[in-house]
Amino acid sequence: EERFPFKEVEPKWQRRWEEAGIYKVTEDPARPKYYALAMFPYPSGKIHMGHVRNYTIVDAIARFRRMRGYNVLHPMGFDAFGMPAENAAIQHRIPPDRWTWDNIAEMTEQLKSLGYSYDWDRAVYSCRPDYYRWTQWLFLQFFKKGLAYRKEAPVNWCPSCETVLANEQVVEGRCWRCDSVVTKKNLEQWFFRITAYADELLEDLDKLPKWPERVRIMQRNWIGRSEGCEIVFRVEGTGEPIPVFTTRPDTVFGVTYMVLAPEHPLVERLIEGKPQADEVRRFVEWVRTQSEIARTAEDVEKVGLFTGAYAINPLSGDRVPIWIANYVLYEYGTGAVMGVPAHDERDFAFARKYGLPIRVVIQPPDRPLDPDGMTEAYVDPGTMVNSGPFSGLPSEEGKRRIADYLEEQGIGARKVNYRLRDWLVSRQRAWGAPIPIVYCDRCGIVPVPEDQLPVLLPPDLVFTGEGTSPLARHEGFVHTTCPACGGPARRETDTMDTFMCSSWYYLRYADAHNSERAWDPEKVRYWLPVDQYVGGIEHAVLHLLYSRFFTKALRDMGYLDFDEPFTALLTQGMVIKDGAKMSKSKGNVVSPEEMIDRYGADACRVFILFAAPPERDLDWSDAGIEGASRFVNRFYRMVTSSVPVVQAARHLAPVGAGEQAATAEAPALGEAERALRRVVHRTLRKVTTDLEDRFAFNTAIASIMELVNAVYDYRANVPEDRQHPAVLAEALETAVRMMAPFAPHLADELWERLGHTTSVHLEAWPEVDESALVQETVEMAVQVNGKVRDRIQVPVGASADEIREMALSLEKVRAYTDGKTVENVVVVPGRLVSVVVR
Ligand code: ANZ
Ligand code: ZN
Repeated sequence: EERFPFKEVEPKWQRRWEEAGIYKVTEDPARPKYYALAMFPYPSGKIHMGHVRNYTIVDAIARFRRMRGYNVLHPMGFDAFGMPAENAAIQHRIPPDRWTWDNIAEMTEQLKSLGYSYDWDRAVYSCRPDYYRWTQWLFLQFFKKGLAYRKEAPVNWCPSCETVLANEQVVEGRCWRCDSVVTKKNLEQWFFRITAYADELLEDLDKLPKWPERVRIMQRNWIGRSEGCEIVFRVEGTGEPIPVFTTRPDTVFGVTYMVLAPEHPLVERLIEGKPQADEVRRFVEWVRTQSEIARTAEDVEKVGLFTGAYAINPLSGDRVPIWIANYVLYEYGTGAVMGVPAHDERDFAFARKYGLPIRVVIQPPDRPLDPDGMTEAYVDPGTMVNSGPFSGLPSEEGKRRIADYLEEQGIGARKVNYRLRDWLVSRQRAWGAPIPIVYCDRCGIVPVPEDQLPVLLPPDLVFTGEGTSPLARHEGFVHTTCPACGGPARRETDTMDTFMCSSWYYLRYADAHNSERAWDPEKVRYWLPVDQYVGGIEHAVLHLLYSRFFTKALRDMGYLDFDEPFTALLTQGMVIKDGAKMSKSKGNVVSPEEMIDRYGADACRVFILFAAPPERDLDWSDAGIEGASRFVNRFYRMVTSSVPVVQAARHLAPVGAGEQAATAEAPALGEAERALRRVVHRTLRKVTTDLEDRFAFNTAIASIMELVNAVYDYRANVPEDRQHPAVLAEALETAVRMMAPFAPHLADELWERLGHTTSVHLEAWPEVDESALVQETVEMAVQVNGKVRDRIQVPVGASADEIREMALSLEKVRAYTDGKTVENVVVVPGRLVSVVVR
């Protein structure tokens, strides 16, 4: 049996597409635009199946939209700064740029072998000076607006990578890259003020109905808006204020102790001269080494110590002990908490452990609570008790009344808190975009003037893996002159978080070669926002939140005129093998290269799209890829074997107008032809809606498979000299065009065999011929006891039983049969139904 010769055919078409430049695009106001985007990869070495799935999905979308008449922007690039390049430099003595560019070359080669329809002219490489120059320029714009600032802060520190990590890069207390235990360290750092946009980032999630609900929830939780009050307690004796943040001001009369975060600056003053001072200090040191996650996880033991000091409750006047504990975070709220064990889970556990009193101030509606018998905190609303003048109020109302009272008395105020922190962008690494700042003894912090950008990475960095970053040790880089006063100055030696590079790359694709500015606003206005973004769920928070923040900030600076960068988002599932995520350690990795070599790119693409809906995990199986490969071969033979018959159609109708020709001749078509046309157009309608609204590639391909069966049936059942060339041509050409988004090489090869001289990828998507879908009917008379009472439309080919049922259920017939016995029904096909009643 003839097989699809993918080894020759696939590279042939890749070459032709490239030579003809068929995927290059420019702005065209006359056509609707469509921006299809996959998250650009880190150039780690080779592409893996996760990449293949991601890019195959986007390519199918892009190709479909192109055929639907859209001007499609479908770009690719590389997120090329980052630590692995530096680690390679340290371990193998390869300069990071060499390592990176070698990987980019290899991955580009692989991407091309998969036949993706990228406009490669627009490729962006974030490590190239013509790109990072603009990343630096953006830093300066944020700096000018007060959205970039420097402060000392305790930061997550990976002792092994010797770098600061963002919160997001700490996974269960460990470094996301090297898995070392993360510690804390104080450093002067650059921050981006993402918190200034917390409310808008939260509210605008509602403007993103085409994002997965799951991602919106994750962002909502990450921003973590919470409404409550700040209440000021005071230290007994000194009167020093300790503001606390609480979401439950209605429980303030139930406070039986206070807790400060161990890092709280007040701690040192509270313990001074007290017997427990040393023990407290040791405890503080121990807690400091723990990550936030390790401290707040539910199942982590709550540990604390009494400071020896007391505070006064400003509402009840109660005197309560001040503790420090691991479960209170310094970076959240005010770093201090009022302990209400009766109504808060964590406080309850803590109080039980340390024998602190439990005081009930909210009564549930059904049963009175007994503090001694409680086995867990009562956290729901109820009626306030033991709460002075507020007793008897429903707790929700009590919250408002207490907030009012705090504000009247000046002992507190309503307050909104966010979990979201400002974004730490400084990295002590050398393979990143240098932060364009100079420090001068006379002038202080001086931004590098825009016309002096880019601040280039020196080519001769030395990577040893020890001590500070190679940039900080490069004398030629560090020493410079102050742009303001011309005196000696030092450069900032930190580079930017690579999430900075990826927060704006989707803008650069719109105008990738601009050397005058980051982008031409007209071009960005034409292409943006991205219509469909596709990537992994691992980016649900970081990358997507930062990009949204960039867009909003740049809009406020007047550089953009839209609010959200990505209109629709699809998060594709993982590729798994034998039920587990592919990983080297499990030894279940399937290499794309090997699969392309064995089955061809098109078979791989078809398998990936067919095996599961895009959001679900995809189980890679040998049987599955074999099946996809068989289908590709069967499709290939379907067309090649029919070419001689179809050639005759060229005399009947103009090339490429198969369906019009067939429609024109429709009255003359036989039943077999009409049936085939019905399948063709039913399939077309199904595939079109599957791709248009739902990205249901799997069901789309399944219906193309049925069409292929129908074509084979037609060819087998109708003698070759009676096969209708135009109808067959229509079926084949429609099938080939529908396959184009999935198996682009196969489609173009077959399109050419069918006699076309231009690429199928420049063809229009076929239109459904509604008339082909209509089931043909015949009219039949219905008699009751010899008299015609009604007429019915019966589908051609309906069975005698079906016709009988239809006739008997007619209202006009029932009028004569109700209450009587139907003795006989005779069906004369194509003419009449005769009912006999008694
Ligand atoms: C008293 C109280 C009583 C609380 C009660 C809850 C229930 P969210 O919703 O996450 O904002 N809290 C405040 N600052 C904290 C910190 N730095 N570290 C750990 N916990 C902190 O949670 C707000 C609640 O978390 C606050 O309300 C406070 O405990 C605690 F029946 O105050 B609550
Ligand atoms: Zn100066």
